[in-house]
Amino acid sequence: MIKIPKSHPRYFSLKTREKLLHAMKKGLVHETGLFAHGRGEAFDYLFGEKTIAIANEAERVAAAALLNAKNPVISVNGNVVALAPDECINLAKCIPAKIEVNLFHRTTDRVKKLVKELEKAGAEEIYGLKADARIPGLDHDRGICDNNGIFSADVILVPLEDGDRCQALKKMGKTVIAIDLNPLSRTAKTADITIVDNVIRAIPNIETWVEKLRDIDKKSVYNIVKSWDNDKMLDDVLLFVSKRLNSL
Ligand code: PTJ
Repeated sequence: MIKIPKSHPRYFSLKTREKLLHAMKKGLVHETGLFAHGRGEAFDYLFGEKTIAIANEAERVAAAALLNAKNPVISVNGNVVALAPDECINLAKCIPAKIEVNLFHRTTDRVKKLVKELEKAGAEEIYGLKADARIPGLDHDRGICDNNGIFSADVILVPLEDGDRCQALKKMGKTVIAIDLNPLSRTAKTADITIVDNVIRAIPNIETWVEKLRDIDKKSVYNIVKSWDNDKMLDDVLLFVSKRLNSL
């Protein structure tokens, strides 16, 4: 690895790339995870690499939905474990929620490595290895899941998703919260609550909101979720991007 000087204007971005590359070499991230990250980076540029107010609001609504849930699960893949392992564990502990490793390019070896990585970072129980259930209507391996994890969850947080599974989970009657920097993706359009933000910023901010909403009465928390209009939020994000581009 090359040494990146802290004074470099793209220090954080370059360090993040190095982190992913290192995780790929360890067999945690799939090769195509690097392409996915590049796409995310391009979208993040449009937002000034910051959490915009609309995303902050979506993170508040996501926190409310997770607090409201009976059996919430955070679904993680290679990229998410490489980019935000501690953040996922802390969020899961504070809700509390389960964590399940669910992969598009699934191999048992990679699931085991990711489970081990999260355990090393302090997670107590990680789902995903039992693989004793299947999401109906999904022919690829992302349909493989745990009966006590994703399969029986009522609310699922899916950072870095592909649209197919999001649709299939919704067909099962689950509430889906997606984190996706691309506001035009099928995932973004299908989820109940879409957070158009980088997982690196979004996950800890959801935790901050969980702590803020924890002591509010149940009805008010429920109403935060009930009054959310995801389509309007996506329109607002596109408007934000076009205004920002016009102003540059
Ligand atoms: O680990 P696996 O096997 O499950 O593989 C996962 C990948 C990422 C390879 C797989 O899910 C995939 O190909 O994803 P896509 O279809 O490329 O979708 C990734 C989406 O996430 C794109 O819309 C990106 O803009 C977005 N994205 C990428 N990085 C980030 C992100 N969104 C939020 N935060 C990011 N850091």
